[in-house]
Amino acid sequence: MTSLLDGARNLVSRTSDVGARVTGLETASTHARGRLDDELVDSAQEVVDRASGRLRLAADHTVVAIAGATGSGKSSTFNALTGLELAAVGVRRPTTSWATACVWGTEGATELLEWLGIPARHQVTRDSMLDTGREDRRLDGTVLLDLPDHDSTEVSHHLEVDRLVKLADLLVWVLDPQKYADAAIHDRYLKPLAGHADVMMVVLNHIDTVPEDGRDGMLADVRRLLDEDGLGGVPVLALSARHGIGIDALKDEMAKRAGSKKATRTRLLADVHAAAEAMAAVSGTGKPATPTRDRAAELEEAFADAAGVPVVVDAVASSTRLRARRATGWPVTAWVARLKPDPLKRLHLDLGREGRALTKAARTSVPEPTQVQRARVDAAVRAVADDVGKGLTRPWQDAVRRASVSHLDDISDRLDQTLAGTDLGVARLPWWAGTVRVLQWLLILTALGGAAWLGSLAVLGYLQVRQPDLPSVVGIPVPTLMLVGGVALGILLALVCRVLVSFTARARARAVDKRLRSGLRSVIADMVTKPIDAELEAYNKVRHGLNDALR
Ligand SMILES: Nc1nc2c(ncn2[C@@H]2O[C@H](COP(=O)(O)OP(=O)(O)OP(=O)(O)O)[C@@H](O)[C@H]2O)c(=O)[nH]1
Ligand SMILES: [Mg+2]
Repeated sequence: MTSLLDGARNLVSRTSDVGARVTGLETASTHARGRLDDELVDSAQEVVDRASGRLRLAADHTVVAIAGATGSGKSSTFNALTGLELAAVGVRRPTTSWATACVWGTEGATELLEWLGIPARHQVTRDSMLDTGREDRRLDGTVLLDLPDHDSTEVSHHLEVDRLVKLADLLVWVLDPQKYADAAIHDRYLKPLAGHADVMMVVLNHIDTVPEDGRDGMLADVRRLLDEDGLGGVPVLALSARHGIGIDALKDEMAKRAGSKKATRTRLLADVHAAAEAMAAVSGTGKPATPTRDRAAELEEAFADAAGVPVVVDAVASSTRLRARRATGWPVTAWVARLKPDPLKRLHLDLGREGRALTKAARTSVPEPTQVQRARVDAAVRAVADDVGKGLTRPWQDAVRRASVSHLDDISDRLDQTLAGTDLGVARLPWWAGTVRVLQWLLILTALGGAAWLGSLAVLGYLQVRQPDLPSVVGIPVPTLMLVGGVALGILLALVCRVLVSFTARARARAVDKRLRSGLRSVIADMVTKPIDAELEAYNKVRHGLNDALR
């Protein structure tokens, strides 16, 4: 129970900083997936997986790997450190093909060795083999690995070395006087590990074969090469594994780095840092911008044009004019207006409430966007995306651009649904139309009454019947006044209404334009703004994740 609690506490204290950084890197790589280079994201994810795996294991052991070129003396160094003849030392061949592990102190190492992928037959425990007491405790808690050579012709050797170099907490690079300057080790291993100086040591083995007065010069040369690799902080020790020279100093140096049990953490931090920095270099830290007002306006204009908003607005104006004229025109000539087709009906718009309900899913007959209109939308969308991505690095600019046009294929349907779903409000006649219509018919009846009166007077005159005195107003007989006045007032009223009608038509067109555009804005939000925002959110997550990883 106590050890369980201790383990948990241990994990918490280790995860409090390493864990937060690993989580940061994980967040970054999750949101960078598909947006930044796959290889980069893969290697970051690999670091996350490796670090999480290592953090889950007990922190009591430090894995130290001995790596180097073929014949440099890795196995000899391993044997000298363990004080045992465990690893086969080859005069020429056979060489080490599989890693061998020696564990100082077994508790909790089983899982670790399993995680390292070292089979039981290649493991040995220092305690069980040496019953003579443990006078030298400097390497307690060490899991020492003898690796195959990295410059072998055997591919399996490279793979094993590459795998374990990534998993080890500490690395001891064994160089020899002949090959210490070989590009193979510097370019392939040392330079890429430039951020890992804290978890590396370099030994110059076979030092017994170098004349004494040449040793310092050679060590200085190794030092210079390491500085060029970016590994200024790495200690360089002279060693002769065969004659035991420098083994004690090496143990001291290892104990110094492994003893505090911080090596695991340091190694993981270095890995996370390197991966996060590589990603940050590509991802950048620029701020996304908001598109300018002009860009947004042009985008709306392009969408409106593609949706046929001007066509519909014109149709609403003429339809309102037509319908109101039919209702308020002079009844004698208004029937002419009835013969004209209603432009809205032709577009299958404003079919009334039920008609709309029936055809909601079906298309209107507003023409589909032309090639030119589509191209204009495309250009406007790209301009907005370019505006937004101006301050970002290339991969994010590309991601924003891709997202911005990703939904444009179904633009035509969405625009049409917006048209069909917008209430154009032309079914209602202006409130005064009814009154005018009644008035018009009263005037017609008055005129007809006057005409009938005059007609009857004519008949009486023809029949030589004495006619009664006609009432008159300001000297004009009433029937004449009725006929002429009825016709004249009717025409005048129709003319006044014409002016009112075109005013109403213009007002309605404006209202419809406004309503359609607000519908379009939600289409733009769905098809352009939201996809772009999703990319920007991913960008921010990556940025914050990397900040956490690099803090
Ligand atoms: N003179 C001298 N010979 C050494 C020293 N260290 C190792 N050797 C010899 O160098 C040869 C190769 O040593 P190993 O320890 O097998 O080298 P290795 O790096 O394990 O070789 P591989 O497993 O083949 O990669 C052996 O004959 C060793 O005896 C040393 O410090 N001085
Ligand atoms: Mg060997």
